[in-house]
Amino acid sequence: MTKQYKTLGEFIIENQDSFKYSSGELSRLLNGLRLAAKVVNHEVNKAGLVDILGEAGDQNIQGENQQKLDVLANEKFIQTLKKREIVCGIASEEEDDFISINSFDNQHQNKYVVLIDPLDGSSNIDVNVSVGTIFSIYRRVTPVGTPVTIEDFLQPGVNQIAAGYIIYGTSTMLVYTTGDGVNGFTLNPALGTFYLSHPNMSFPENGNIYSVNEGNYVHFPQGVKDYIKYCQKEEDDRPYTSRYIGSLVSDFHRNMIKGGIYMYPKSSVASEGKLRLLYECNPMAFIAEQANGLASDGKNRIMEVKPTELHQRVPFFCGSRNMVEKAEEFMKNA
Ligand code: AHM
Ligand code: MG
Repeated sequence: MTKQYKTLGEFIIENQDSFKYSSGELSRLLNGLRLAAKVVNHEVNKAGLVDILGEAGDQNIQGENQQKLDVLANEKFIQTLKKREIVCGIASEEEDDFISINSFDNQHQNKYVVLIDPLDGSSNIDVNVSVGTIFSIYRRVTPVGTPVTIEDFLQPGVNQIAAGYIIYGTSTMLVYTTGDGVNGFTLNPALGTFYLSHPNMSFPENGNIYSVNEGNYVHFPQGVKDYIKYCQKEEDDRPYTSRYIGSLVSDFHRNMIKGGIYMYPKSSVASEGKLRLLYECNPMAFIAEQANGLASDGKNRIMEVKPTELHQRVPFFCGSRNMVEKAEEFMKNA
Protein backbone atom coordinates (compact mmCIF):
# COMPACT_ATOMS: atom_id res chain seq x y z
CA MET A 1 0.00 0.00 0.00
CA THR A 2 1.33 3.48 -0.80
CA LYS A 3 2.10 5.57 2.25
CA GLN A 4 -0.25 8.55 2.59
CA TYR A 5 1.53 11.77 3.46
CA LYS A 6 -0.23 14.54 5.28
CA THR A 7 -0.48 17.85 3.42
CA LEU A 8 0.55 21.14 4.99
CA GLY A 9 -3.06 22.36 4.79
CA GLU A 10 -4.29 19.31 6.73
CA PHE A 11 -1.48 19.66 9.26
CA ILE A 12 -2.28 23.33 9.96
CA ILE A 13 -5.93 22.54 10.64
CA GLU A 14 -5.19 19.44 12.73
CA ASN A 15 -2.78 21.34 14.92
CA GLN A 16 -4.60 24.61 15.34
CA ASP A 17 -5.93 23.65 18.76
CA SER A 18 -2.38 23.82 20.10
CA PHE A 19 -2.07 27.50 19.07
CA LYS A 20 -1.88 29.81 22.03
CA TYR A 21 -4.27 32.45 20.67
CA SER A 22 -6.88 32.84 17.95
CA SER A 23 -6.34 29.72 15.91
CA GLY A 24 -8.42 30.63 12.86
CA GLU A 25 -6.46 33.78 12.17
CA LEU A 26 -3.07 32.14 12.57
CA SER A 27 -4.14 29.24 10.34
CA ARG A 28 -5.23 31.67 7.65
CA LEU A 29 -1.93 33.47 7.98
CA LEU A 30 0.12 30.28 7.64
CA ASN A 31 -1.97 29.33 4.64
CA GLY A 32 -1.28 32.76 3.13
CA LEU A 33 2.45 32.22 3.55
CA ARG A 34 2.12 28.76 2.03
CA LEU A 35 0.49 30.25 -1.04
CA ALA A 36 3.08 33.03 -1.42
CA ALA A 37 5.84 30.43 -1.04
CA LYS A 38 4.48 28.53 -4.02
CA VAL A 39 4.34 31.67 -6.15
CA VAL A 40 7.91 32.67 -5.25
CA ASN A 41 9.07 29.09 -5.76
CA HIS A 42 7.70 29.22 -9.28
CA GLU A 43 9.61 32.44 -9.98
CA VAL A 44 12.86 31.21 -8.42
CA ASN A 45 12.71 27.99 -10.44
CA LYS A 46 12.34 29.74 -13.75
CA ALA A 47 14.89 32.43 -12.88
CA GLY A 48 17.46 31.02 -15.28
CA LEU A 49 15.01 31.04 -18.16
CA VAL A 50 13.67 34.54 -18.22
CA ASP A 51 15.10 37.96 -17.91
CA ILE A 52 14.52 38.41 -14.23
CA LEU A 53 18.04 37.65 -13.12
CA GLY A 54 20.49 40.33 -12.09
CA GLU A 55 20.24 43.49 -10.13
CA ALA A 56 17.12 45.62 -10.05
CA GLY A 57 19.10 48.84 -9.86
CA ASP A 58 17.80 49.96 -6.47
CA GLN A 59 19.44 49.75 -3.11
CA ASN A 60 17.63 48.63 0.02
CA ILE A 61 17.81 50.42 3.36
CA GLN A 62 21.12 48.73 4.21
CA GLY A 63 22.72 50.14 1.04
CA GLU A 64 22.89 46.73 -0.62
CA ASN A 65 21.97 46.19 -4.23
CA GLN A 66 18.59 44.55 -4.59
CA GLN A 67 18.32 41.61 -6.94
CA LYS A 68 15.24 41.50 -9.13
CA LEU A 69 14.04 38.37 -7.44
CA ASP A 70 14.38 40.07 -4.03
CA VAL A 71 11.99 42.72 -5.23
CA LEU A 72 9.63 40.20 -6.69
CA ALA A 73 9.59 37.95 -3.62
CA ASN A 74 9.04 40.98 -1.42
CA GLU A 75 6.08 42.06 -3.55
CA LYS A 76 4.52 38.59 -3.63
CA PHE A 77 4.62 38.03 0.12
CA ILE A 78 3.35 41.52 0.92
CA GLN A 79 0.63 41.34 -1.73
CA THR A 80 -0.62 37.97 -0.50
CA LEU A 81 -0.76 39.06 3.14
CA LYS A 82 -2.34 42.42 2.27
CA LYS A 83 -4.98 41.01 -0.06
CA ARG A 84 -6.15 38.40 2.38
CA GLU A 85 -6.34 40.94 5.20
CA ILE A 86 -4.92 38.52 7.69
CA VAL A 87 -2.32 40.68 9.41
CA CYS A 88 -2.32 44.20 10.79
CA GLY A 89 1.29 44.95 9.85
CA ILE A 90 4.33 43.74 7.95
CA ALA A 91 8.01 44.60 8.24
CA SER A 92 10.38 43.38 5.57
CA GLU A 93 14.14 43.38 5.22
CA GLU A 94 13.58 44.97 1.82
CA GLU A 95 11.38 47.85 3.06
CA ASP A 96 12.64 50.97 4.82
CA ASP A 97 9.73 51.11 7.25
CA PHE A 98 6.96 48.82 8.46
CA ILE A 99 3.64 48.67 6.63
CA SER A 100 0.36 49.15 8.46
CA ILE A 101 -2.53 47.20 6.96
CA ASN A 102 -6.10 48.31 7.18
CA SER A 103 -9.26 48.33 5.12
CA PHE A 104 -12.73 49.88 5.40
CA ASP A 105 -14.49 46.78 6.61
CA ASN A 106 -11.70 45.66 8.90
CA GLN A 107 -10.63 48.57 11.07
CA HIS A 108 -7.25 47.28 12.30
CA GLN A 109 -8.98 44.22 13.73
CA ASN A 110 -6.23 41.72 12.92
CA LYS A 111 -3.95 40.66 15.73
CA TYR A 112 -0.74 39.49 14.09
CA VAL A 113 2.29 41.19 12.59
CA VAL A 114 4.70 39.46 10.22
CA LEU A 115 8.40 40.18 9.82
CA ILE A 116 9.97 38.74 6.73
CA ASP A 117 13.20 38.34 4.81
CA PRO A 118 11.59 37.59 1.45
CA LEU A 119 14.68 36.20 -0.27
CA ASP A 120 17.67 35.56 1.91
CA GLY A 121 21.04 34.70 0.39
CA SER A 122 20.06 36.44 -2.81
CA SER A 123 23.67 36.92 -3.90
CA ASN A 124 23.49 33.19 -4.66
CA ILE A 125 20.71 33.51 -7.21
CA ASP A 126 22.90 34.21 -10.22
CA VAL A 127 24.91 31.05 -9.62
CA ASN A 128 21.95 28.73 -9.06
CA VAL A 129 22.56 28.08 -5.38
CA SER A 130 19.72 27.62 -2.88
CA VAL A 131 18.07 30.68 -1.39
CA GLY A 132 15.34 31.00 1.21
CA THR A 133 12.51 33.01 2.74
CA ILE A 134 12.43 33.58 6.49
CA PHE A 135 9.33 34.66 8.44
CA SER A 136 8.46 35.51 11.99
CA ILE A 137 5.00 36.10 13.49
CA TYR A 138 4.10 38.07 16.63
CA ARG A 139 0.87 39.09 18.28
CA ARG A 140 0.56 42.86 18.30
CA VAL A 141 1.13 44.61 21.63
CA THR A 142 -0.88 47.78 20.84
CA PRO A 143 -4.69 47.63 21.12
CA VAL A 144 -6.74 46.04 18.35
CA GLY A 145 -8.68 48.71 16.45
CA THR A 146 -5.74 51.13 16.29
CA PRO A 147 -2.99 51.31 13.65
CA VAL A 148 0.13 49.27 14.43
CA THR A 149 3.18 51.12 15.76
CA ILE A 150 6.90 50.36 15.84
CA GLU A 151 6.38 48.74 19.28
CA ASP A 152 4.47 45.91 17.62
CA PHE A 153 7.59 45.03 15.65
CA LEU A 154 10.32 45.68 18.22
CA GLN A 155 9.44 42.68 20.35
CA PRO A 156 12.01 40.21 21.70
CA GLY A 157 12.15 36.85 19.95
CA VAL A 158 10.67 35.07 22.98
CA ASN A 159 7.34 36.68 22.04
CA GLN A 160 7.19 34.93 18.67
CA ILE A 161 4.02 32.95 18.00
CA ALA A 162 5.40 31.20 14.94
CA ALA A 163 8.45 31.28 12.70
CA GLY A 164 9.62 29.42 9.65
CA TYR A 165 11.58 29.34 6.46
CA ILE A 166 11.15 28.19 2.92
CA ILE A 167 14.20 26.72 1.24
CA TYR A 168 14.27 26.84 -2.55
CA GLY A 169 16.78 24.02 -2.94
CA THR A 170 17.06 20.77 -4.84
CA SER A 171 13.54 20.42 -3.56
CA THR A 172 11.47 23.21 -2.04
CA MET A 173 10.64 22.85 1.62
CA LEU A 174 8.65 24.84 4.14
CA VAL A 175 9.83 24.35 7.73
CA TYR A 176 8.03 26.02 10.62
CA THR A 177 7.20 26.04 14.29
CA THR A 178 4.32 27.40 16.32
CA GLY A 179 6.17 26.64 19.55
CA ASP A 180 5.32 22.96 19.56
CA GLY A 181 8.31 21.41 17.75
CA VAL A 182 9.50 21.87 14.19
CA ASN A 183 8.02 20.22 11.12
CA GLY A 184 9.21 20.24 7.52
CA PHE A 185 7.07 19.95 4.38
CA THR A 186 8.34 19.21 0.89
CA LEU A 187 6.66 20.62 -2.19
CA ASN A 188 5.51 18.21 -4.84
CA PRO A 189 5.92 20.54 -7.82
CA ALA A 190 3.67 18.48 -10.07
CA LEU A 191 0.72 18.87 -7.69
CA GLY A 192 1.68 22.18 -6.09
CA THR A 193 1.17 20.62 -2.66
CA PHE A 194 3.44 20.61 0.40
CA TYR A 195 3.59 17.23 2.17
CA LEU A 196 4.83 16.50 5.69
CA SER A 197 8.19 14.90 4.95
CA HIS A 198 10.24 15.80 8.06
CA PRO A 199 8.12 15.49 11.22
CA ASN A 200 9.66 16.63 14.56
CA MET A 201 12.94 17.95 13.21
CA SER A 202 15.74 18.12 15.72
CA PHE A 203 19.39 19.19 15.85
CA PRO A 204 21.71 16.39 16.95
CA GLU A 205 23.20 17.51 20.30
CA ASN A 206 26.69 17.22 18.83
CA GLY A 207 27.78 17.82 15.30
CA ASN A 208 30.91 17.89 13.18
CA ILE A 209 30.18 20.74 10.78
CA TYR A 210 31.16 24.37 11.32
CA SER A 211 29.85 27.03 8.96
CA VAL A 212 31.46 30.45 8.91
CA ASN A 213 32.91 32.81 6.32
CA GLU A 214 36.56 32.11 7.05
CA GLY A 215 37.63 34.83 4.65
CA ASN A 216 36.81 37.20 7.53
CA TYR A 217 39.06 35.30 9.96
CA VAL A 218 41.60 38.10 10.48
CA HIS A 219 38.79 40.46 11.48
CA PHE A 220 37.19 38.13 14.06
CA PRO A 221 37.51 38.59 17.84
CA GLN A 222 40.11 36.34 19.51
CA GLY A 223 37.48 34.03 21.05
CA VAL A 224 36.03 33.24 17.62
CA LYS A 225 39.50 32.66 16.17
CA ASP A 226 40.27 30.30 19.05
CA TYR A 227 37.03 28.38 18.51
CA ILE A 228 37.74 28.00 14.78
CA LYS A 229 41.22 26.65 15.63
CA TYR A 230 39.55 24.25 18.07
CA CYS A 231 37.24 23.03 15.26
CA GLN A 232 40.29 22.41 13.08
CA LYS A 233 42.41 20.65 15.70
CA GLU A 234 43.17 16.95 15.34
CA GLU A 235 41.81 15.66 18.63
CA ASP A 236 38.89 13.45 19.74
CA ASP A 237 36.24 13.67 16.99
CA ARG A 238 37.94 16.66 15.34
CA PRO A 239 38.87 18.23 12.98
CA TYR A 240 35.31 19.10 12.03
CA THR A 241 34.15 19.55 8.47
CA SER A 242 33.86 23.09 7.15
CA ARG A 243 30.73 23.81 5.09
CA TYR A 244 29.61 27.31 4.16
CA ILE A 245 27.11 27.99 1.41
CA GLY A 246 26.69 31.64 2.29
CA SER A 247 22.93 31.19 2.36
CA LEU A 248 21.73 31.15 5.97
CA VAL A 249 18.63 29.05 5.36
CA SER A 250 20.59 26.37 3.50
CA ASP A 251 23.46 26.30 6.00
CA PHE A 252 21.00 26.13 8.91
CA HIS A 253 18.88 23.44 7.25
CA ARG A 254 21.87 21.20 6.57
CA ASN A 255 23.22 21.67 10.10
CA MET A 256 19.83 20.90 11.66
CA ILE A 257 19.71 17.59 9.79
CA LYS A 258 23.38 16.61 10.14
CA GLY A 259 24.54 18.44 13.28
CA GLY A 260 26.61 21.59 13.14
CA ILE A 261 27.08 25.23 14.06
CA TYR A 262 26.49 28.33 11.93
CA MET A 263 28.38 31.49 12.89
CA TYR A 264 28.24 35.09 11.74
CA PRO A 265 30.36 36.84 14.39
CA LYS A 266 31.01 40.51 14.86
CA SER A 267 34.34 41.63 13.43
CA SER A 268 36.66 44.61 13.24
CA VAL A 269 34.87 45.65 10.04
CA ALA A 270 31.27 44.87 11.11
CA SER A 271 30.76 45.68 14.77
CA GLU A 272 27.44 43.78 15.01
CA GLY A 273 28.05 41.18 12.30
CA LYS A 274 25.82 41.14 9.26
CA LEU A 275 22.59 39.33 10.05
CA ARG A 276 19.42 41.11 11.12
CA LEU A 277 17.96 40.34 14.51
CA LEU A 278 14.31 40.65 13.49
CA TYR A 279 14.19 39.11 10.02
CA GLU A 280 16.89 36.44 10.25
CA CYS A 281 18.22 35.67 13.73
CA ASN A 282 15.05 35.62 15.86
CA PRO A 283 13.05 33.33 13.57
CA MET A 284 16.01 30.97 13.09
CA ALA A 285 16.63 31.05 16.86
CA PHE A 286 13.00 30.11 17.59
CA ILE A 287 13.21 27.20 15.14
CA ALA A 288 16.61 26.15 16.54
CA GLU A 289 15.38 26.11 20.15
CA GLN A 290 12.23 24.24 19.17
CA ALA A 291 14.50 21.69 17.47
CA ASN A 292 16.66 21.14 20.55
CA GLY A 293 19.38 23.54 19.33
CA LEU A 294 20.63 26.87 20.62
CA ALA A 295 21.07 30.40 19.28
CA SER A 296 23.30 32.99 20.89
CA ASP A 297 24.89 36.34 20.14
CA GLY A 298 28.08 34.93 21.65
CA LYS A 299 27.02 35.62 25.21
CA ASN A 300 23.25 35.90 25.45
CA ARG A 301 20.26 34.00 24.16
CA ILE A 302 19.27 35.64 20.85
CA MET A 303 15.55 35.55 21.66
CA GLU A 304 16.08 37.68 24.78
CA VAL A 305 17.84 40.53 23.00
CA LYS A 306 15.61 43.62 23.22
CA PRO A 307 15.34 45.11 19.71
CA THR A 308 15.86 48.85 19.40
CA GLU A 309 15.46 49.29 15.65
CA LEU A 310 13.87 47.45 12.74
CA HIS A 311 17.02 46.69 10.77
CA GLN A 312 19.26 45.98 13.75
CA ARG A 313 22.15 43.55 13.22
CA VAL A 314 23.45 41.06 15.75
CA PRO A 315 26.27 38.47 15.95
CA PHE A 316 24.82 34.99 15.48
CA PHE A 317 25.90 31.53 16.65
CA CYS A 318 23.33 28.86 16.08
CA GLY A 319 23.02 25.11 15.88
CA SER A 320 23.74 21.95 17.82
CA ARG A 321 23.51 22.58 21.56
CA ASN A 322 26.97 21.36 22.60
CA MET A 323 28.71 23.17 19.77
CA VAL A 324 27.08 26.54 20.53
CA GLU A 325 27.91 26.12 24.23
CA LYS A 326 31.53 25.35 23.35
CA ALA A 327 31.79 28.41 21.10
CA GLU A 328 30.37 30.57 23.93
CA GLU A 329 32.98 29.16 26.30
CA PHE A 330 35.78 30.21 23.95
CA MET A 331 34.35 33.71 23.62
CA LYS A 332 34.02 34.06 27.38
CA ASN A 333 37.59 32.98 28.00
CA ALA A 334 39.28 35.01 25.26
P1 AHM B 1 21.16 38.87 2.62
O1 AHM B 1 19.96 38.99 3.52
O2 AHM B 1 21.60 40.18 2.08
O3 AHM B 1 20.99 37.81 1.58
O4 AHM B 1 22.39 38.45 3.58
C1 AHM B 1 22.29 37.36 4.43
C2 AHM B 1 23.19 36.27 3.95
C3 AHM B 1 23.01 34.96 4.68
O5 AHM B 1 22.08 34.15 4.05
C4 AHM B 1 24.38 34.38 4.60
O6 AHM B 1 24.60 33.42 5.58
C5 AHM B 1 25.27 35.56 4.72
O7 AHM B 1 24.51 36.65 4.21
C6 AHM B 1 26.52 35.43 3.95
O8 AHM B 1 27.28 36.58 4.09
P2 AHM B 1 28.82 36.62 3.66
O9 AHM B 1 28.83 36.59 2.18
O10 AHM B 1 29.32 37.90 4.25
O11 AHM B 1 29.49 35.43 4.28
MG1 MG C 1 18.70 38.21 4.54
